[in-house]
Amino acid sequence: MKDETTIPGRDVTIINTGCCHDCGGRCVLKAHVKDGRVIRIESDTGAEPQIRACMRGRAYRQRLYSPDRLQHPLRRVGERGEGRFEPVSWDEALDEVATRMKHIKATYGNSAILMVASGGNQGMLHGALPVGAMLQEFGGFTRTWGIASYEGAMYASMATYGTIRTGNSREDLLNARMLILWGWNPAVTIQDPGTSLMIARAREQGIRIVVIDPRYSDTAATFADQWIPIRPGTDSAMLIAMAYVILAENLQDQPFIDAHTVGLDKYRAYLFGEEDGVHKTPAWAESITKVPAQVITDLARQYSGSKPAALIAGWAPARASFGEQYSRAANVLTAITGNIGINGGYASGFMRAYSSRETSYKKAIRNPDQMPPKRSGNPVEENALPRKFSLHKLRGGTNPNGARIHNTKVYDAILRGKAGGYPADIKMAYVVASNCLNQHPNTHRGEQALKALDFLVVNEQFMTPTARFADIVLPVNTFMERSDIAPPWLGSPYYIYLNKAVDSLYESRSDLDICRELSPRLGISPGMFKFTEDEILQGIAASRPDIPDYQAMKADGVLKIKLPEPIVSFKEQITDPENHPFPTLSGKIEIYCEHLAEMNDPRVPPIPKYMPHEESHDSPKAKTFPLQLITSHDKKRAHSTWHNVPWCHDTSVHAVSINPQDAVARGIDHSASVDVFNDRGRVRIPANVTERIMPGVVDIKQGAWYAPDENGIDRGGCANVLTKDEPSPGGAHPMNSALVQVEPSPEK
Ligand SMILES: Nc1nc2c(c(=O)[nH]1)N[C@H]1C(S)=C(S)[C@@H](COP(=O)(O)OP(=O)(O)OC[C@H]3O[C@@H](n4cnc5c(=O)[nH]c(N)nc54)[C@H](O)[C@@H]3O)O[C@H]1N2
Ligand SMILES: Nc1nc2c(c(=O)[nH]1)N[C@H]1C(S)=C(S)[C@@H](COP(=O)(O)OP(=O)(O)OC[C@H]3O[C@@H](n4cnc5c(=O)[nH]c(N)nc54)[C@H](O)[C@@H]3O)O[C@H]1N2
Ligand code: SF4
Ligand SMILES: [Mo]
Repeated sequence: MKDETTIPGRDVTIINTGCCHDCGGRCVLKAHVKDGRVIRIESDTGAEPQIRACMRGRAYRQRLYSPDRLQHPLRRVGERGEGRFEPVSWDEALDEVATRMKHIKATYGNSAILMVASGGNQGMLHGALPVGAMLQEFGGFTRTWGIASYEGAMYASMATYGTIRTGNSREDLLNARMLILWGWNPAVTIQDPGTSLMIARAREQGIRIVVIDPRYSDTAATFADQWIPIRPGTDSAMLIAMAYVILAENLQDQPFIDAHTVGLDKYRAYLFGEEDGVHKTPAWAESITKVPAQVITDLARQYSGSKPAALIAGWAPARASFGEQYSRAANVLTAITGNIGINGGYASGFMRAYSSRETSYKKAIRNPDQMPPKRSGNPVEENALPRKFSLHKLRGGTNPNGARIHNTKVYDAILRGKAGGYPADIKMAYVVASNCLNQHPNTHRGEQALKALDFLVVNEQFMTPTARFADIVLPVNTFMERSDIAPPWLGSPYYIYLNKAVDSLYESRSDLDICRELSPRLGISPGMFKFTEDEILQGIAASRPDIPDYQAMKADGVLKIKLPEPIVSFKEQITDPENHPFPTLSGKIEIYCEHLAEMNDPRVPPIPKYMPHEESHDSPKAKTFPLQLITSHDKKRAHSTWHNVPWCHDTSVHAVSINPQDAVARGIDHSASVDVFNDRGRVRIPANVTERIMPGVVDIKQGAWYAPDENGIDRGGCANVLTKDEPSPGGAHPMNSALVQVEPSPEK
């Protein structure tokens, strides 16, 4: 096979494979295999654009061959969460899972079975997919909605443009005269391989780059001409004030607004105080954001005067209470400056550029009853009510039907069930490709909930904080030990084919093979499990019109799709609006969103607004917990994955970043042990005293493994011990909206 290149005389075979955890990338890996072991990992050495791996992908041998890999199925012997297990045979483990599942189904019905699935593996086959297919065949299950990554950005994209395909190709950044990177740190978060390279080239070309972030991020440090620190959760106020300046000084692109948008008059009324008597001036925004009024005014003038300019609004400021408002305000600002549908501009929004899945924009439908029902095929959801006027009735969003539980409320739902207003009384959870205890907000509530379950199965590669709570842990292989196809993370035009490099280690199996073995025990028809892995992958490839030759992609390990020109989202809507309306109700960009107006809920206003919440910097709670916690993504991990890989783990100390002003006021020295706490929990980790974070804000990088001591103090530094489990009204997760206090710990 062409995918196996043998190096003569060295008995080494190079397998074309890839890396596909949930990390902002999806990269080419070449595994050098000798005697059935991976002895070296290279990345893309082929044609441009190369899809090169980061440190984590290159360190994968330490994850693959980690002494901590789960080797055998395990059954709990101690108390829930105590972490004591005994190894059992696959037959024993699977028999027990099947028996317990059948009992729960017979006693409580299928809705008592919750699937907690996440993106631990980003291949199109392995991970959550087979488990979902199996549970569906078993009569259905309760599932969750609300994506931690981008639910706020997606909501705003749907409201403004009626679609989530809003990005331009990365190479189009070079056509811009100015880049505004708002709460966006691709130097760390990748955001498709090659993005940092393109920003570096933009800098070389002299394109002005502004970064807006409470932290002097690696992106700010590496690329920015100007760094603007901003108080977390207040970005919408700054964006709104920029719109104020632009309209007050008549700097808007009026022909664009007239031709392509609706509702500026309503926004104007809010900006100029007709609605609430408050003029949304830069001085108004300064008091909220801590950004000097002159800086806001200057940026507004520069942005409107530097057309084409790309304002890229990252997802993190929207991973917050009322985070949707920030995304909406950014989208609207790109519209009133006419930076949409043109080379060098950028329709700020969800950011997907290329996708073979949505080749055409579909028109919005006013009446949900006219929509073809979104068939999930899950019997538990058969009679679930759609949400009237929900944005998700437009196409492209996740579907929060009445049978689903928002991801942040899973623990509350387990603990309170139907009596608490949830659609089901949950008795068991099947967790796959997720480290939910660590990654969902409010870890202590998570512990209570996992303890309350009758039965918990976890398919995992490692004994994660979540797996420790399982009754049965099933050991899963890694992407080096099976084959898969992976689409790009965001929207670059390529696919990775991950050829299996080595046999499964120990007794580990793929999620697919686990379900294949479990299905007959559950007495269900084989469904997809009657096909081999390769047959299923061929089927997946056949469903994608842009994969012309499965065998060639498999042999090469990658399919790079050549496009005639860079993608510019909404180019046709702008050049030929008659024939290409936006897929919104009005057919235009909605500064004022009709769907939102129909919801008639002040918490989801039809125009973007700044709204404080119960953990805002000026809320009553801030008197007790005066620091704002943000929880950014770490270079050395993808969430909690790679946490236990020494080559990555040892590259930096996990700590809470705090400004010297706040540290001195609390008697905290650099590297000293501190307690970060609030009414939800307490974390004890070292302090990183640094001017790279603004005063009043602290950062604990999300993903470190929860490790409570006997007093319940987390020594691992899991950010979610401190975060709240209340979603924003538009579905955004609230992980960047937590108030905390920091004090020296009693330990030295
Ligand atoms: N190395 C690495 N890369 C990853 C991941 C990872 O875990 N590790 N995870 C991947 C996944 S699944 C996702 S969804 C993405 C997430 O990508 P993002 O959501 O963009 O990543 P974050 O690090 O949370 O935030 C980006 C920047 O926003 C800043 N920020 C936080 N709050 C605010 C705010 O209120 N206002 C402003 N202006 N800025 C703010 C942070 O300081 C940070 O520098 O990353 C992907 N890439
Ligand atoms: N405080 C805070 N919390 C956050 C965030 C934040 O910014 N702040 N970000 C959120 C975001 S954007 C995301 S996407 C989530 C991510 O949350 P998760 O998806 O839960 O996080 P991961 O660490 O990626 O965990 C995935 C698990 O899948 C396992 N895994 C990998 N491959 C496979 C496989 O093939 N099969 C099986 N069965 N398991 C596999 C890994 O070992 C890992 O334990 O976290 C969210 N949590
Ligand atoms: S972790 Fe992500 S960015 Fe790094 S090599 Fe793997 S796929 Fe690429
Ligand atoms: Mo994410």
